[in-house]
Amino acid sequence: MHVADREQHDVLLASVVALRAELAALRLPLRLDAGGAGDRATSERIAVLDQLDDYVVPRLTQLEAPLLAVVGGSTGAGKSTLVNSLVRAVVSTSGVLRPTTRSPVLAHHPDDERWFADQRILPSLSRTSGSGSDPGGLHLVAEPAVPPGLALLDAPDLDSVVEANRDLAGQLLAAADLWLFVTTAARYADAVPWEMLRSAADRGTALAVVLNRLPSAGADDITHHLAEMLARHDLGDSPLFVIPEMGLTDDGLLPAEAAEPIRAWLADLAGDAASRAAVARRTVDGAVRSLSRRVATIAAYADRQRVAHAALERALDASYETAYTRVDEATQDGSLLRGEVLARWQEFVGTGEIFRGLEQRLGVLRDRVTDFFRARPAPEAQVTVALETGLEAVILDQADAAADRAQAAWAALAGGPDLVGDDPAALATRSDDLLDRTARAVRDWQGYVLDLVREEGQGRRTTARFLSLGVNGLGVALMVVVFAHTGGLTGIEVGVAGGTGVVGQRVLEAVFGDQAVRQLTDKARADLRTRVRSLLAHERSRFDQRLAAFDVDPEAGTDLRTALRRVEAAS
Ligand SMILES: Nc1nc2c(ncn2[C@@H]2O[C@H](COP(=O)(O)OP(=O)(O)O)[C@@H](O)[C@H]2O)c(=O)[nH]1
Ligand SMILES: [Mg+2]
Repeated sequence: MHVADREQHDVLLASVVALRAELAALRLPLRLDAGGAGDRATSERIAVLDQLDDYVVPRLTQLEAPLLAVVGGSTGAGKSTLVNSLVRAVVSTSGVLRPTTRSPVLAHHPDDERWFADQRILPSLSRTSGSGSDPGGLHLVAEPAVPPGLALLDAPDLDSVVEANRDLAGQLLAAADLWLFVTTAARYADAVPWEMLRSAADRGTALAVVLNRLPSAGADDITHHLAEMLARHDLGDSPLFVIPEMGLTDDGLLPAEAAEPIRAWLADLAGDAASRAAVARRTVDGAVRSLSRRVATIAAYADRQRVAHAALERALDASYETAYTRVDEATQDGSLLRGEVLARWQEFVGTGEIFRGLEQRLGVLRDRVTDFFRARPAPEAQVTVALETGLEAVILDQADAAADRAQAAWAALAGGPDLVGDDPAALATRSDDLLDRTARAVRDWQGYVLDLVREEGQGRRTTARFLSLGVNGLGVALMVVVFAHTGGLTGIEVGVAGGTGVVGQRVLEAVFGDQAVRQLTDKARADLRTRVRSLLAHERSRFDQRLAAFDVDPEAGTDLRTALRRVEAAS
């Protein structure tokens, strides 16, 4: 090879290796349309990887390695018999019982053993030799009758009833420098082999066709028809060998002279390095050319993965953001101050006396507080409990609603059903520990509010007003004020809730001053928001984990196309 050729060759090899790495790293976890484009892209990714590993990379790495001629075709066409006949020894089992070729046989010249004994090509198949044979392995046989520089591989039936055999046949053919396609008068029009031949033509694989067991009756018509079919499939240049129907030797081989034209043709192709390189180069170039379309299909599907993943994430965001917003609204629009809370609060502060002079109010309050402390559980404690229950209920409801929305959205989105899994009902409700965690969070928040009041009261403890209500009473007032705020409005114009809040507001302002009350309210609300956020974040983490398990690299499609362009530029 010339220096410039060598350099170009190295660039091509490096770019193919880089493309292979992108493909290997690619994850296509979301099933976007089972049975359709998704399955095609997924299997194409594996097929391309196999072809790069089994053929393109090893061939580019060692252009001088012997040619691998893979003998493929339909069941009972005489593939194994042909391989044995070319080698002049029974190296591969032939017969009418199926499946015969379990562990494919690779026959090579003894001098060429080193090329096949290691995992250079077909690295996924373990090697066996001698009498051992490992299903799923590759059985190596050294035979002096095999032309040096060429190996013959007897592939399983392309139309095998065993799926693993069909897959293996496809994989072996993708690893071939050269196909020897064996068919018969009865089978040559079968659909399956022609699909394989079409993909061989697409990939520019060098090909020879063997029409085996041709009966003398109608021989010309059949040969003519087959030649026509080959031409129609852009395979008109491929040599066509015809073997008439004849008896086999006692060993089950074709008579030597019947196999001779094929043997001679193979020996000629493999005979000198330049001819070998020309065959290999043609097949490599074809394989590299075929990457464009195949990798583009895979990259397009990777793009769709990204889009689908983003849609799943957006649906999840929206579900929980709505929950957060609704909890937030409920803590501001006064709706928490109805029912039990309102009753307890009114019990605490009295009713219908809001517009009395504050000093007088406070006097009344002090008396009531004192009474309550003496007689029964502190009234502010009852308000606290009522608030706690109300707030918990809102959070739990919204957590249920968010889970239900997220589950339903996922079930309806592309790729979503796998994320939902087989217990949609469990996913569609709040998690088991939410009740405990919410109760704790609400109590912690109430503790925080009391701390706020306590801190604010430092230095004011001596004031009669502070003392009259105490930290607990003022804390409850602050909680009520937090829940009563409606768009910054406080007062009778916002109705019962506002009216309820107004008492608290007045009380707090009388003790701390209005500026301090604003700050306390803001702090208390901010803290509550943080706690609600964190509760809901923990709630959605179940969904996040599922989403993470189906994570896709958003750059994958672009990276694949970039790697592909480098290969195209180098070839
Ligand atoms: N008479 C005759 N029998 C053949 C010929 N080629 C294959 N057979 C028989 O056909 C059967 C299937 O052949 P085999 O080589 O196992 O086919 P494979 O499935 O393509 O490997 C075996 O029983 C062979 O002995 C041939 O050219 N002439
Ligand atoms: Mg066979």
